[in-house]
Amino acid sequence: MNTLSQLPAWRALWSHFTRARDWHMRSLFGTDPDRAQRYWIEQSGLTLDYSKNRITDQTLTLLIELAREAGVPEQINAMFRGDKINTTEHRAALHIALRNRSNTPIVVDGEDVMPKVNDVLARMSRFAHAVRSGEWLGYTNQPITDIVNIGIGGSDLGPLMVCQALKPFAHPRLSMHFISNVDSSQLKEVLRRVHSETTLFVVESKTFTTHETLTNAHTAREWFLHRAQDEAAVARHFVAVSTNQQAVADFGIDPANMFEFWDWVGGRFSLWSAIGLPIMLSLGEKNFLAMLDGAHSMDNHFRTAPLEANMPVLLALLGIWYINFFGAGSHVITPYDQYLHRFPAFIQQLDMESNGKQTARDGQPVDYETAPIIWGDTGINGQHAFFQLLHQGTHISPIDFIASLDRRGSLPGHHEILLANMFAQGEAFMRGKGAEEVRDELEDQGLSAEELEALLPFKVFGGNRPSNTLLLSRLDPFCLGALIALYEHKIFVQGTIWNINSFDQWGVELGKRLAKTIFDELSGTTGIFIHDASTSRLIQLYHASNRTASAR
Ligand code: G6Q
Repeated sequence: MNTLSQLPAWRALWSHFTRARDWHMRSLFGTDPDRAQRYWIEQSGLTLDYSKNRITDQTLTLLIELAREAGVPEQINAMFRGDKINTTEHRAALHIALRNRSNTPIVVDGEDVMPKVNDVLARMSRFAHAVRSGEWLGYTNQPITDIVNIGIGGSDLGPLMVCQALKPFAHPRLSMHFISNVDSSQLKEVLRRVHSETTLFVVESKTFTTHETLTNAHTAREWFLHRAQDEAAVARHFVAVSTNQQAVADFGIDPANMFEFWDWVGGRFSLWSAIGLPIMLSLGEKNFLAMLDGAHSMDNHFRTAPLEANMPVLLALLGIWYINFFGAGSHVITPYDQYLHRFPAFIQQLDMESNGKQTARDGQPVDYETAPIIWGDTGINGQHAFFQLLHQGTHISPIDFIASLDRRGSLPGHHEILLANMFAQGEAFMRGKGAEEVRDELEDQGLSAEELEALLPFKVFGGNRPSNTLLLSRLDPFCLGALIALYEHKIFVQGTIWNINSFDQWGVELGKRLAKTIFDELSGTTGIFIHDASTSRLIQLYHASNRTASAR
């Protein structure tokens, strides 16, 4: 197999880059005002303006050729066909089956997965309906008022992000709580606010072996039993979502209260599966299905659109252009919408866990950069914090601006301020502010010639900082579903070009085992084994502090 750096398009891009690195977007817009029309794509309720990038038609042609040579069309087909593209775990990556609203068969190991996908969806809907309607009663026959989701990583971030993003669609009686951290303060704070008679715990874990989740779930169960004083009541207040029926039963949750999913659903891609149960509980079946519809619409576009008019492919290629050629080590996600405040964290996991790898599919080390560091926060807050570095720092960090066009639901005047800021930032990042503009401005302010020359270099902005603008026609379940699927596919395309497996996560697995020995040492069930001098000293300090604290 050709390695990426030997592909003809890769080499052609390097030679193109020797010219492109000196272009300024201000001149590109000056000579080609139509680019705003051409570098613009609308799909599944989303509009992407990618004209504020350091590209020309030729750059795009070469990038598309790279995608072709790297086998992107074949890999897209392989994913939708259900091939085991997660080669290190010998699994398919079939989150697309979970939202396959057309219901066309998708076969894994000789079996069409759609009937079981539909069965679980129907069970989720029945259960969500019972809880939402008040038919499902707690042990003192009261309806549920609080849902506590216990899970971490992929079993937390997706449901949490969506429940926050779509709060205006939420059931008014149900308060949602998410516990992921094993630091007991998170659980303590929630348990202080909820009542055992009216709380439903949803324990979410693909493996049902994750230490943090099981510890939180056990503590919640003890808290509950202490109040209910009846083991039989657990069935009305604890449900599980997992692929591991035995472990769920061992924990003490009746498998009748378990919602299943499968090993071909990766944790970070699992919000479409039963892991989305808290989403369905909060938003209801109709909205959950609308979210699946939005994602399915993006899936169809991704599968069928030509590469040059394919939104996820274009976003992926722009990322490749900056990461591999300009050396951009990070990428900013900045929603101008408070409801999307957890979106950067969600995309951070999706991208960094999928493509934060250095071994190619053939087991050889890669000789090029892969996933960037993904970071960000709501844009309007970012403007008053980290945007300084984006404007004048030494790093190039491409930015995705995200907002909803629809101002319904916003208080008068607020939405315009929000979007005015977002558009203005995109413009400033692109144009910058040259010495002449600054000079005029300072002269108008009446600065002396000496003062002006001293201040001028600090107030110059180079601009030429790339950004994409993504507008949702409305922040609703359909558009959010499409937006998430867009990023999932963007990440998959980049992984394909980098020739890495985007669907395993050995670094996360390592973390799950590392703490085990030290946990036993800290809890005193074993002696201290040989560690490096620093780690041993830290363990001893912990013991010494706790001896002192308990002697007080
Ligand atoms: C996701 C990762 C990881 C995982 C958590 C929780 O793709 O594998 O974030 O979701 O480690 O794992 P469990 O769901 O098995 O508890």
